[in-house]
Amino acid sequence: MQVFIYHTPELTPVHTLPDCAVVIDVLRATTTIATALNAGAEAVQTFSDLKTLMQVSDTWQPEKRLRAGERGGAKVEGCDLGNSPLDCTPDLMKGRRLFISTTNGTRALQRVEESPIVITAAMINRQAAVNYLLDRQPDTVWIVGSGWEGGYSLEDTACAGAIANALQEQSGQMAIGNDEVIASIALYRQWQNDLLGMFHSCSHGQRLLRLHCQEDLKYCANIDSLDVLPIQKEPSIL
Ligand code: 3SL
Repeated sequence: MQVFIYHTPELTPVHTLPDCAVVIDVLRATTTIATALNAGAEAVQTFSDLKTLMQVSDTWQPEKRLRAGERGGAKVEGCDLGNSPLDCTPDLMKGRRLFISTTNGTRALQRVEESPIVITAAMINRQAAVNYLLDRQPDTVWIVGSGWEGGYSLEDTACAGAIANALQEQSGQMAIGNDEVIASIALYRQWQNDLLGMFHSCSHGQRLLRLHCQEDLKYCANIDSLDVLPIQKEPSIL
């Protein structure tokens, strides 16, 4: 298994695809997706733009759907939810489809959605992603961070490093595809005992703190707390 890490969708190669793409948006889209599925959502359908989300979800029975929209960290008017994983309770999610559009995470997913296998990962389901990769042994794996509006995000790269670090330690056979893998592992090792501290230091964590999302940060830092793996069933649907 050869692993490549790309910090943002924009840095991801365009004329080729891997056997398996792992999309990461720790704060908070892929944490929310994992939480919604773990809470019993029938599926999560992702959109890069809100207009399409509204059009597609309009064709769904209102009692069987939830619309989640986030821009700049805040809930989009007209949606049922923003992008807080803490809103994804079993009561709300059970049997419903979550239609979601976020600033960066759903865009990153779209970038690699044609890959034969697409999974999403965050700190909370890191080990579930690692177990899947160790079991399936895809030849090439791209771990793609969502970043923030084209820029690098510390927490996504650290999560990519957390996955690569575990693959290296638990398989011994991971081939390093690019220098980003070495850098991401070093970054994860620097912060592994203080993920919450990292979220408090990084720019998007600070943005979320200004929006009073302290509890979200704590939840997102809870590494390996969920044994759930979102796997794309068809483009944009997990
Ligand atoms: O950028 C994204 O996709 C979101 O996850 C950002 S936020 O954490 O909901 O603010």
